[in-house]
Amino acid sequence: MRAREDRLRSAALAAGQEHLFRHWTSLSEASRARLLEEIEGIDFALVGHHRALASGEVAAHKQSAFTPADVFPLARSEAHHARAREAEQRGIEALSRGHVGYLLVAGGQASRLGYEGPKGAYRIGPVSDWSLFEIHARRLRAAAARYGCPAPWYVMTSRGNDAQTREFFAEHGYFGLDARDVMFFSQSMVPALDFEGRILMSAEDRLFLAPNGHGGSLEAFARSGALDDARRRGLRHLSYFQVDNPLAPPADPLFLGLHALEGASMSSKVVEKRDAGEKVGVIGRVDGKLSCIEYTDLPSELREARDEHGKLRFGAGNIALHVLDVEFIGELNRGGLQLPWHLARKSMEVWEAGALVKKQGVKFETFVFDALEKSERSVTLEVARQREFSPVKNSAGEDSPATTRADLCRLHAQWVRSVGLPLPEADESGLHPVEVDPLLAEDLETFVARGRHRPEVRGRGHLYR
Ligand code: UD2
Repeated sequence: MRAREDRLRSAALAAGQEHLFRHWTSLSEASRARLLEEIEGIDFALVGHHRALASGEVAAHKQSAFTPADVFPLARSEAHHARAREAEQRGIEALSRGHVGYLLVAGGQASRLGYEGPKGAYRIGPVSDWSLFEIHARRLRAAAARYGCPAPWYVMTSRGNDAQTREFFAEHGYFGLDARDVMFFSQSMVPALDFEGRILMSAEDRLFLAPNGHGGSLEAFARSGALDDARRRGLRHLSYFQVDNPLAPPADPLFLGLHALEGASMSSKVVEKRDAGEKVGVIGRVDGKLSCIEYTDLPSELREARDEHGKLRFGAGNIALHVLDVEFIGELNRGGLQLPWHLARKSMEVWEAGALVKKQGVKFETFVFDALEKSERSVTLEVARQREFSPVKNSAGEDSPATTRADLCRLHAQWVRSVGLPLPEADESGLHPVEVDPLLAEDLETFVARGRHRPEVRGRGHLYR
């Protein structure tokens, strides 16, 4: 223990982090052992890099060179329709040959929602009361049934929610999926720093560690063995989605097909931004490559800029639905994954002078969309917001459970109306409480084609399943 202590003390001293040992003499043996273990896990070179990181440096070049992206639009010409038909066939082929796997990022905390526990366990179904995880799982079961092959699901967690997430899946019988097709892997954690660059603590013997951003999924996918598993299964493409969006359609033949026909390594879906202030990143072009600038880094002149038709010039809002080639992830990890680090200044509860106190500090994250710049070819597909994007981000107001439930009811009420069926009585806000199980149908065409339309009555709502 003594030699290890000396070695780690010298490393901390050399990195300007000697304060980590400040309370050493008052610590119990168990706490000393725990603290040494925590310090052993620190990548001091990376922390040094973070200390030196000047905020804004990364964004500066991008901002000046940013031009709008070419988008495969929702309003399609004849040529687009022809391409879309060809792409759909190609996508169906990839899906039915078992070339597609699914990557869900669910490592972030649900703290903005004011909810304790993994965000995916949050119950969002307006009539069914299903959790976010369950709705995603039902979509994957639907894909497996439709294309006649398994839907391997890689679920990224983080240190704070890994055990709870695994338990939640086990308790719910993997929502009817084969447990052998659900693989969990955990992203890495990085120390948060104070404004002087010192590593923060969360207890006398614990560092303040935060998940390294969803960009961490690309590194953790390779490190955890998930990449090898995907190769063993013969997967070529991964459909990437976020836990907070229950409308995300994981198995979209058009998107997969356009990506494959283009020979792309990473592709993205976008929606037209609701307004200049919407909190989504924007996909554009930098130095000939596709790229994404996060809303916090988009200067107001770009944010507000309009084209000759009065539309936002940078209106291609990133909804965090991507296709990534399995071998692209392999290549990105050759020689160590290099994605730029982004800083977030946040208020956090840290351990200082023997007590927990609120303090401003800096967290460091990488973003998955920064990998777009490393993709030689890429497709940007515009989709309809009401069908594919309604994230749960805040406890109230925009992008909250209330707006997501309302979006689900509105969409499904349209389907029910279009087959001429009666809707349940509207609630106080004018919404008809209707929900369609993704296992029954994920789009209007399938819903109509099913022809079996007897809802299960649940309270005041109707659930079609
Ligand atoms: C993200 C995008 C934004 C837009 C929006 C669409 C960033 C920085 N911004 O906004 O441009 O596309 O989504 O909904 O991504 N996650 C992890 N590990 C982490 C951090 C996040 O798994 O370390 C997951 C998290 O569980 C969630 C997703 O990534 O599913 C998005 O994270 P967020 O809610 O922090 O991102 P947000 O809302 O700022």
